[in-house]
Amino acid sequence: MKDTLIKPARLLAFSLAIAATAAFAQSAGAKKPVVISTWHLGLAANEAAWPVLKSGGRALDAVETGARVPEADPHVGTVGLGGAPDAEGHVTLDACIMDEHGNAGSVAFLENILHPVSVARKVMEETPHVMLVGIGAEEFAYAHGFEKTNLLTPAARERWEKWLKENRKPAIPKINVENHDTIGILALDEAGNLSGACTTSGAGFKMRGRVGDSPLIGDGLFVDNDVGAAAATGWGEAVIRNCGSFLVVEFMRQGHSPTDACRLAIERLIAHDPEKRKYQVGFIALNKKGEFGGYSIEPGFAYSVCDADGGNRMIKTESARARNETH
Ligand code: SD4
Repeated sequence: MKDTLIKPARLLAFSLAIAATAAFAQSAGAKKPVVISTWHLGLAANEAAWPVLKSGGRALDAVETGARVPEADPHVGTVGLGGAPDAEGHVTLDACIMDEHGNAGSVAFLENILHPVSVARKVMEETPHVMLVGIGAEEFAYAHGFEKTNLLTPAARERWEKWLKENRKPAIPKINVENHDTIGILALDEAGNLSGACTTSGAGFKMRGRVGDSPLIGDGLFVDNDVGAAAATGWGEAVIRNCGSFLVVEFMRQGHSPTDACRLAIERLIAHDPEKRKYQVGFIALNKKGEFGGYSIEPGFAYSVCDADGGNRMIKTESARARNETH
């Protein structure tokens, strides 16, 4: 794997503990279970997901458990509670989930609900549909016991008010600044099954009603239990135009490694960009063998991975910009 390893000191003890437990539980070179998540916040998500996997639990439960961590963390600026509002000051959430059978559930433009990923799972498991949006999704959530929650924290309100004063229009987020926190999380469990989830408040100060790639099956997330799983982060419009996560999985189906599949999808995005604007997109991927990887347009993307061999750590990806493959 060409990606660079970063191991934050604060997680060292946890990593060693995992590695030690894993060495006991797994035979050498075993590649499952494994969980991989976007960005630095994936570390905390992985930490929550790992015990589910380690105890023989289902990848689906692991990814939901992991995704709920940043959703509930008010300090994470673009997921769930504390997420950036839209241009009119409303926090609107997008999330989806997909299991090993190809079942999928999704919510978009959802307000006032702390755990959209869990609502997405309910849509998947308790309706004949894949996607609910807006007030319909919110009412569905209340009907299934979710409580009304004010998601606009004072800090997020302050950021929005500052943005309003500067009189900005909805725009492509600054690279690796305002779009740092969408979480895509993929897991392979001991039984060899894959699942994934993705959850976000989307691009900060977006137009009201705007939905990004994150809740769209095949864009922000795709799982094919025969092949692998992929998730996206960054400027959703670019991902949507290219069916990004589906594309990554299709490249893995053709025999490419997860890292190469992500790179090929990023190269496709760049080649097909009608406006040649500058934005960040990163993909992560995990295949059926437990191999994983990531790649981004711009430098600065990283993902978090937790497995038996290496514990929980962050890995910095290569980028097209660094390889001079951008426009
Ligand atoms: C979106 N893809 O709404 C999301 C934003 C994101 O890291 O991923 N930020 O376009």
